[in-house]
Amino acid sequence: MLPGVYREQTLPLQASERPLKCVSVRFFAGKMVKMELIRMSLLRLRGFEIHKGYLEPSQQRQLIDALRPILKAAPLFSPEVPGGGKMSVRMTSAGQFGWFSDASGYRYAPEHPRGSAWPEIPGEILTLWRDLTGLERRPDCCLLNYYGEGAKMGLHQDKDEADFSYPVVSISLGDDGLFRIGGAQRGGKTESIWLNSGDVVVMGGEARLTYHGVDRIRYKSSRLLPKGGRINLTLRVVT
Ligand SMILES: O=C(O)CCC(=O)C(=O)O
Repeated sequence: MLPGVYREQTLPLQASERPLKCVSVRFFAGKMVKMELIRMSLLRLRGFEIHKGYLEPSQQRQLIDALRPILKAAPLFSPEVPGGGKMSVRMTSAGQFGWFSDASGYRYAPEHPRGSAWPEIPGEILTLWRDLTGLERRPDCCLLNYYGEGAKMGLHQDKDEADFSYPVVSISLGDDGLFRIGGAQRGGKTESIWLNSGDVVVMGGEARLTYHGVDRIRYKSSRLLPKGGRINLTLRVVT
């Protein structure tokens, strides 16, 4: 298929029952995106819309440039988890609210732990949200997760927001991440897909409360970030 051609593909939902076949479809889709044989393709997996290769390399670089001032004004921190210990993913946010966690629980906070307001969400990120969701309502949080070597994120639901009728849009930049998708309840079969730099996932509708997480990254698989690692942005309507 020629570069620039938009191709929609629906994957069988019960891929875990036929692991080899489906893993290979996704593996080759990922490879073809990397080789730029398919620039974009839309996969549907358990209700998640996975836009492979949505952002071109130049757009990915622009986004990284737009994130630099955010990281300067609101540096990454390692949230504490309620049971004790710290998350391996470091994070910060832009927008009216930022996601935060400490011994008293998970929540959105109006300020960075240093006490300053979160920086604004860059215009190019708001444009992506509008293009992907068609919504006029803007997200009030752009959570930025940074996965360094060995970082991961356990299976969880995004449920600290007030209204689950709004989707969560997730943008992957930098190293590949192995994204795992479960069901509406904890436990049961899961399916995984490698997310590459420039991929965008829309988690909405029936799948809004689907469990998901990141098992591992392929450290230094991408050259987008000079020191390696993976950035994931999630755009959320909070209130
Ligand atoms: O890093 C990812 O791809 C997913 C991030 C995520 O699940 C979250 O921020 O809630």
